[in-house]
Amino acid sequence: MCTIKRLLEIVKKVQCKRSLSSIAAKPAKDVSFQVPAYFSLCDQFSNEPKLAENLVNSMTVHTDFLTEEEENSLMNELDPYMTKLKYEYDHWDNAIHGYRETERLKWNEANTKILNRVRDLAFPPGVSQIKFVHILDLNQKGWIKPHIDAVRFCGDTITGLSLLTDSIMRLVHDKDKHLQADILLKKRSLYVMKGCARYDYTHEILSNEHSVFKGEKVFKDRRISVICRNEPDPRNKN
Ligand SMILES: O=C(O)CCC(=O)C(=O)O
Repeated sequence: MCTIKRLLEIVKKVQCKRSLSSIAAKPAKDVSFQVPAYFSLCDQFSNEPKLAENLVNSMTVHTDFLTEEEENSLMNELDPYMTKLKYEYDHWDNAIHGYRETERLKWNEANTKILNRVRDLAFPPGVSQIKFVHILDLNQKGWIKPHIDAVRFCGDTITGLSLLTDSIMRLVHDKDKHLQADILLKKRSLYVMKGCARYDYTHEILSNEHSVFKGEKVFKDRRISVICRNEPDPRNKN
C-alpha cells in the first residue's frame, strides 16, 4: 500500500465532517500563556487553558527554516521525478485530493545536510527514525482531509518542510470538534508535531478556498511537503 493510504487509514475512524472543520472558529482571546504568531486558537480554548497550552507546546513551526537556495536545491532534486507522476483526485475514501507522492531514501549531498538538520532538530538522539522521507505534492486545488496518522506506521513525531507556498494546517480535537486551531505554515518553514498534537487532534491541510488565517486570505498554490517520521512503538505494530 502506498504511503498516504497507510498513514491515512485512520481517517475512516475519525469521520470528521468537512463542513464543520473547514469553517474557521472565532479566535481565543483570554489565554494567559504566549501563543506564537503562527497559531490561531479558537475561542473555545479560553475555557480549556491547559489543553490550549499543551497543544501550543506540542506543535512548533520554525519559520524561515530554509533559505531560498535550500528550497531550490530540494526542488531541483525532487521536481524532475515528481512531474513524471500523475496527480490523483477523489481517490481512496476522499482522504486527500489533488496529490502525488513518493518516498525517497537517497539524496544529494547538499540535501542530505538539510535533512540531517531537520532530523537533528525534530528527534532527540537515539530515537529510531524512518529512513525514507515522504514527499507529498499537492496541486493548487489539492487538500488533505482531517486524519490522525496511524500509530501502526508512525511514532510520536511528524516533522515537515513546506515548499513553494504558504498554507494552513488545521488541528481539531478528536473528541471535541469545537476545539480547533489553525497553524500558518509559511513556505520554507518546518513544523514539528508531537505528543497531543499528533495523537489527540486530527490534522489537515486546507484547500485554497478555505485558506484564511486570522481573517487574512492565504493563497495556497502547489505545495510540496517533505516529511520525516520516527518508527512506531513496536507495541503498536500489530
Ligand atoms: O503535507 C503535510 O505537511 C501533512 C501531511 C500529512 O497530513 C500526513 O502525511 O499525515
